[in-house]
Amino acid sequence: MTESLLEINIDGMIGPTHHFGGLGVGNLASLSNQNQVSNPREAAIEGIAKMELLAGLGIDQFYLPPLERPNWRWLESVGFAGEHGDVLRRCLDEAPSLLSAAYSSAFMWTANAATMAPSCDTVDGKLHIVPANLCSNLHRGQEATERRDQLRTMFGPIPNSQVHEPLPSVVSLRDEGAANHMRLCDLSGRKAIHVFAHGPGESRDPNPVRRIKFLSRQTELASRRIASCLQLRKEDCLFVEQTECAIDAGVFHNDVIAMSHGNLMIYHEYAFAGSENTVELIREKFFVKTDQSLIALCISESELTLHEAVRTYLFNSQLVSLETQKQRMELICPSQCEDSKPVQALLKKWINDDSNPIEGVRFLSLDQSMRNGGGPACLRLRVTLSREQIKSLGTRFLVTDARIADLISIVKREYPDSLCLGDLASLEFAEHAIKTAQAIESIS
Ligand code: SUG
Repeated sequence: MTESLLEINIDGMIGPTHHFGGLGVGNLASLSNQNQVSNPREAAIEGIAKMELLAGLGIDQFYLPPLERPNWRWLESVGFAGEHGDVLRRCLDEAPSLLSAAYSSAFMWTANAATMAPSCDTVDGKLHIVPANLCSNLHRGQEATERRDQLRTMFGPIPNSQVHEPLPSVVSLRDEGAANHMRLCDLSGRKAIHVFAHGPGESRDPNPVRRIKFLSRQTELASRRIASCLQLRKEDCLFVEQTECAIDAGVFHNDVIAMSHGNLMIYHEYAFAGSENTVELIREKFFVKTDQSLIALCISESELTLHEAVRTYLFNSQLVSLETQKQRMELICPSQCEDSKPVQALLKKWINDDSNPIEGVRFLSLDQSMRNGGGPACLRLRVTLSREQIKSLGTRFLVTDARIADLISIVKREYPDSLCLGDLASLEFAEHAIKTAQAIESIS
């Protein structure tokens, strides 16, 4: 019998410079919290608690250490060179958004780190990972090569794996990684189709005339090139368009309006252009590939408005299989879902309905991340691996009790409990933040 595959979680450790820069394109929470005082310590403790919960549920939970911020090299590349104290002061004065970007902790949302395809899905039998270029956002493009290096270190020990270069950072190839990708698979995890979601219009016309409120963050061209780098078979892929009304309502990634795990997909009626026809194509492809039926639950606007979906981040909940029986699932929801009547009604309906695998719901407070538009699913990158491949990863990035204790101790000792834009001009804070990131990097 062939071994089943498992989904590991890689969460991004929240950095000591977490703040509200207001920089997320089309991200209503980020835009509306701009310049509020953040609490990096609380943010990191919430992120660690999430990893601890998932590890406790029997998920193979890994983490990536924070990237070093401020990013001096990036500041230099945008014309702020010289003595560091002077650089910070000038940058705050002349271009505060660049200062905020140089200090960004947005690497914490690892769902945007990369798109991956497990060995069993690819033509050459290799595990492929393509880091995202994230070039839609001022503050996130810098993550692409840093992330590539981190992922190469992490996945290097897996034989027959390849971490590619990100796609070129140009507007026509803008890409946001797994947040716009769903791998739907049968119960063994081995037979899968890949659904890539992209912004409206650009397949037909590279210069679409659309009176946009917000720029979409993924192009069809980018998604198609990623599928090709991943060595996926054309017949296993589907490229679906996001709706303009959803993007304009604050759905800046597909994972704000649809979620999936294994053979289950839950989506809002405004998630995909051509709604039911598009989902019919997904169902058909899934059936042809797996000989099983996809469980696809459509949530109508009358059950949950787009506005409430974006406010509560229900679709950014994390669907996880329970340790012993993969077909039984739990949903990890942001606590904002708890006080929403329409969301509560949906959760109750799903749990009571035996035709879907959801058996339980948990609520998690991720307030600091949520205020920047990042829910439970944003904070993790899923990678499907065999037991053997998981073993090859070793323990360097594994979340264990000892590591959690080390992380909490550094966070409590070194992370500030309040941070605002003006604080970022302090050289003392900058140097301390870099030392703190290095201390986390060197936890062994
Ligand atoms: O890219 N927020 C992130 C949130 C990413 C959420 N990820 C997923 N949906 N998978 C973003 O917009 C805000 C940072 C700031 O404003 O300081 C930010 O980058």
